[in-house]
Amino acid sequence: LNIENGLRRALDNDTELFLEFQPQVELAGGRMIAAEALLRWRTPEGTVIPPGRFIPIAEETGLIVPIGEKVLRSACAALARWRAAGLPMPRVAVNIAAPQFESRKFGETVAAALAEFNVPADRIELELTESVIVRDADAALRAMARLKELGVSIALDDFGTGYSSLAYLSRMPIDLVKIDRAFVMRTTEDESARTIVRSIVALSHALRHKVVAEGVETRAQLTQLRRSGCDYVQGYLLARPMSEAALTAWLSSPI
Ligand code: G
Ligand code: G
Ligand code: MN
Ligand code: NA
Repeated sequence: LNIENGLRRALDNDTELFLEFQPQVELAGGRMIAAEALLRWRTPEGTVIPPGRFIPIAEETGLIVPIGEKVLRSACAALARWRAAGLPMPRVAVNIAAPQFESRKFGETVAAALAEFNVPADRIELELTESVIVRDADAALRAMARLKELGVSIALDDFGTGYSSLAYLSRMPIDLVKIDRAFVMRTTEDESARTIVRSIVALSHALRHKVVAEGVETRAQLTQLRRSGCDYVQGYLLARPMSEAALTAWLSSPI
């Protein structure tokens, strides 16, 4: 399979690219505060190709821009369906790759997707990684300010894996910091990982950002994260990424 050609074909139909959704849950009350949209690709032969394999190629070829726009529109469409059904879906978080964020039209693309599906901006959260910021920090800060004007939330994804994190953290108009699962994984075995998590939480809170821990797989990790003062958790322990239908069922009958 040629991934680039396959992606071009997938962009032209409505059957191959689809989203799964993984809940993010408030640690204190167990309330779902958002679901992260995660892209999946099922080829006509029925093979599911994981994003780790095709997102890097989509980024290299520039296809991530139209693919990302499709993801954004699909996320808004799903939100509109949950709202129409009267279901309590607070927010959907959408991953944004650097080439999307750097496109001058990105703010318009987001605004158009919200308008098309009549979704209030505060229902969408954009997950950006540090890689979108390090290339041109001033341009990135301006682009973020424009997104905040629209009213969407901004999350800093994979926090702790990049560099210059601390300098940027204080300057960016972000709402949430997502602690990378590499730290979460080690938090029960490794005192230094616990220290890092506690420090990220303290720093984020001092800057008035909420903190999400991702990749939470065990009760022991959950306990540690609660002790660290983490606000929200996401991971297989709470729920795996699931289809729109499965999340609809989840929302209809909360546990
Ligand atoms: O979904 P996991 O389920 O395997 O995702 C693997 C990686 O792919 C993660 O780093 C995730 O951020 C990224 N990813 C998933 N969906 C999207 C998407 O819609 N856009 C971008 N840019 N990255 C995505
Ligand atoms: O980079 P980003 O945070 O967007 O990636 C999210 C990725 O993490 C997705 O691939 C998602 O399927 C995966 N994921 C979500 N929860 C867990 C978990 O508890 N354990 C592991 N190993 N991966 C997870
Ligand atoms: Mn993410
Ligand atoms: Na992440």
